[in-house]
Amino acid sequence: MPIVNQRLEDEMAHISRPEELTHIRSLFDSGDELMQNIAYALISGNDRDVDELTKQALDQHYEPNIVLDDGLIAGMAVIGIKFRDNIIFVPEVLISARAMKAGMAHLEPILSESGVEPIGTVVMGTVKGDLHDIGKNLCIMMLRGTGFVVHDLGVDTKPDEFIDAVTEHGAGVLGMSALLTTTMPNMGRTIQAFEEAGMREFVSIMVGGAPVTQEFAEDMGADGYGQDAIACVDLAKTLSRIASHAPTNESDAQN
Ligand code: B12
Repeated sequence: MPIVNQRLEDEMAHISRPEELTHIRSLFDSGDELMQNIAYALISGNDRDVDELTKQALDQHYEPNIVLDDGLIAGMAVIGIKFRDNIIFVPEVLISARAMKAGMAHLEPILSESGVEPIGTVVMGTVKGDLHDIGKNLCIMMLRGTGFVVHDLGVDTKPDEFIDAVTEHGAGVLGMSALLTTTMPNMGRTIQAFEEAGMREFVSIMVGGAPVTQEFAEDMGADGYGQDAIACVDLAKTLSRIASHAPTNESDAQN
C-alpha cells in the first residue's frame, strides 16, 4: 500500500537518491498502516509507541516476520540513510536502536520459540572493535527459533574469545557479524587465529553484516556468507550438516 502515515511520508523528503527512494517506498508498499506506524515510531525514536504497536500487531495475529521486515527493519533502513547523510547523528541512532529493541523484545520469545530437538550449536558474535548488534541479535533469534543452541558473545569480540567459546561449547558453526568497513578485516584475522590454533578444520565459519559480500567472505576464507537472518539460518543448517559429517580425530585414527 502507498504510504498513508503522513509523518512517514514527510520522512521521504530526506531521501535524496532516487533509487533509494524507490527502494524505501517498496519496503512500505508491502506493509499496511500499522506497519507504517511502527516504522515511523522507530524513526522518531519513540520506544513506547514501538512497544505498544508491536504488541498490538501480535495481538492482531500479524506474523512476527512481517512486523520485523515491514515495520522495524523498514524503519531502520530510513535511519541508516539519514545517519549516512548527516541528517541525524549517533544519539538519534541510539534512540532508534533502543526503540528497535523495544519491538524486538516482543518478537524474540516467538521467533526463538522452538519445540524441536536442537539441530546444532552455533557461537555468534560481533567482531573486535564493532559495537553493532541489532542484525546479529536478529540472526540469533531466528537461529534459536529454528532449533539451534546459540551462544551469544555480544559485541567487540576478540579472536581468542571466539576460539575459547567454540572449544568450550563444541560448536560446529561460528557466525561473525561486522557493520564497519574498518572492522570487517577482523573477521579474516579471527579465521587466521583459528588456523594458527589448529582449530580451523573443526568449525564452519559464516559471516555477515551490511558491508560484507560473498566475494569478501571467500577472500578471507569463510565457509559461507548470508545477507540476512533467513540466509543465516539456511547457511547454519547447511554448515552444521557439513560439520556433522566432518571426520573427527578419532575416526581419522581408526581409518
Ligand atoms: C544502528 C547503527 C548504529 C548504532 C548501533 C546500535 C546497536 N546496538 O547495534 C550506534 C549508534 C551505536 C552506531 C555507532 C557507529 N556507527 Co553505526 N549504524 C547503525 C545503522 C544505522 C543501522 C545498523 C543496523 O542495525 N541495521 C539493521 C540490521 C537488521 O541490519 P544488519 O546489521 O545489516 O544485519 C542484517 C544482515 O546484515 C545480516 N547479518 C548481520 N550479521 C550477520 C552475521 C551472519 C553470520 C550472517 C549470516 C548474517 C548477518 O542479517 C541481519 C538481519 O537481517 C547503520 C546503517 C546501515 N544501513 O546499516 C550504521 C552504520 C553501520 N554505522 C556507521 C558508523 C560510521 C558508525 C560509527 C563509526 C559512528 C561514529 N562516528 O561513532 C559508530 C561505530 C561504533 C562501533 N565501534 O561499532 C556506518 C558504517 C560505515 C562504514 N562504511 O563502515 C553505517 C553504515 C552508517 C553510514 N551509512 O554511515 N551505529
